[in-house]
This record gives sequence, structure tokens and C-alpha cells, in this order.
Amino acid sequence: TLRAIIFDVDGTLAETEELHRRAFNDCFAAQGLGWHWDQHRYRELLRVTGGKERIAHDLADRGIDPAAHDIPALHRAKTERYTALMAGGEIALRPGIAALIASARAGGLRLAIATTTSRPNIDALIRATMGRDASEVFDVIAAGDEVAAKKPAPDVYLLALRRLGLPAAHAVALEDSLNGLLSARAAGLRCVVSPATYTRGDAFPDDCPLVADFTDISTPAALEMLLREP
Ligand code: XBP
Ligand code: MG
Repeated sequence: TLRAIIFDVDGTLAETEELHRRAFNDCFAAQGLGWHWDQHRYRELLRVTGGKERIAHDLADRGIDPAAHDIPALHRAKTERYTALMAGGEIALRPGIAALIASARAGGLRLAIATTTSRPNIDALIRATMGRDASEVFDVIAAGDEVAAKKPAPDVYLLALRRLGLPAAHAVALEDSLNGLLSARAAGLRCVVSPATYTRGDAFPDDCPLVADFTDISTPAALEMLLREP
């Protein structure tokens, strides 16, 4: 039986990647670096999870020595910019997410987050979209800055399961990306994927349950039904 739902954040709870991209670009500009990531480039760079890792990869890819830049400081500025932009209120939860959270809660399921992004960004998103503390909405939050290896490694999902005190068989992961799906599956979890703007068109394994959005699985019963389908 299903006892917990573990949510990815970026692309799953909300379409946040354009705000991340804006925050990165604003910081690059503010520091006079002359770097800019357009949508095409950002789609490529999303294969590398984690903001600091993404910046380092981009620099190396362009023949710039990542060690020549203070990437942690640059990324701290990006997080500050992102949380400020998030407070502007342009971002909404994806369709079906609020209903699923409410019905899962009413049905006694536990709710968790397993994400690559860092804690301030989660807090800013839940505050801006739900007007509440993330820790009030979710029983467990496992963030990228708490684990050694980010998705597609299983670490962040294993951390969420450990904090839930549940075996993987009693939980399901909701994701939008292949890296997320691989991470969840490596932790032994079942996973339902709803592609987002930056992950639509990606190739997902044939046996992966796909939904256009979360409105069709906005109750635990509907979610369990989908998981039972052959
Ligand atoms: C999304 C990511 C993150 C964000 C940026 O992962 O890969 O790196 O793009 O956030 P998920 P940070 O969907 O698992 O949340 O800059 O804070 O890393
Ligand atoms: Mg995601």
C-alpha cells in the first residue's frame, strides 16, 4: 500500500527552470562576466543537475578553467536572486499538484520532497505558491545540498526514505526528468513522470508511467490505479 508521495521540485511542483535561468543570467550580468545562457543552451545544460555543477560544466565546455572562478560565491548570489524573483509571485504550482497534496494529506499519506535544488529555493517556492512554510506542508525535505551525489544518483531519494522511515515499496516518486526518474528508480522507488517544458520530448523508458499533468492523478486512489496498470 501507498503510504508516502515523494515530490521532485523543479519541473514537477512548478515550472521553475525559466526563473532559475533568469537568476543565473542576472548574476552573470551583475558580475560583468559577459556570460548568457539562452533557452537552447540551458536545455543542454539541464543534463547536469545542480547549479554549481552546471556552471562548472558550462565553463569547462567553453574552454574556461572553472577553478579560475569562485563558483560557490556565484551560486550563492544566484540563490539570492532566485528567491527574490520567486517572491515576485509569477510562479504557480503545476495543475493537479495542490489537489494531490490536499487529498494525500486528507487520506493520511505522508509527503516528502527529494530535489537537487537547495533548501532556500524550496522554502521560497512553497511560501510564494501556498503561503505556508515548506516544513508545514511536507513531513520530510531532502535537498541537493545535503547529499554527496545529486540526481541521477539515488542519494537524495534514499535520504528522503530514511527520514520517512519507510521502505521504497511504500512510496512513489513524482518526477519531470530522466535524471529524476533514474535517481528514484536507483533508490528502488516506483516513479510517475510528467514532463515539463524543458523535459518534454526527452526519451523515457517504455515501462515508465507518463502523465501530461497531475490532474489525472490528483488523488491517492488515482495514483495507485495508474501504478497498478501493466
Ligand atoms: C533541478 C536542478 C537544479 C535547478 C537549479 O533539479 O537540476 O539544479 O536547475 O537549482 P530537481 P540550484 O528537478 O531535482 O529539483 O541552482 O539550486 O541547483
Ligand atoms: Mg525536476
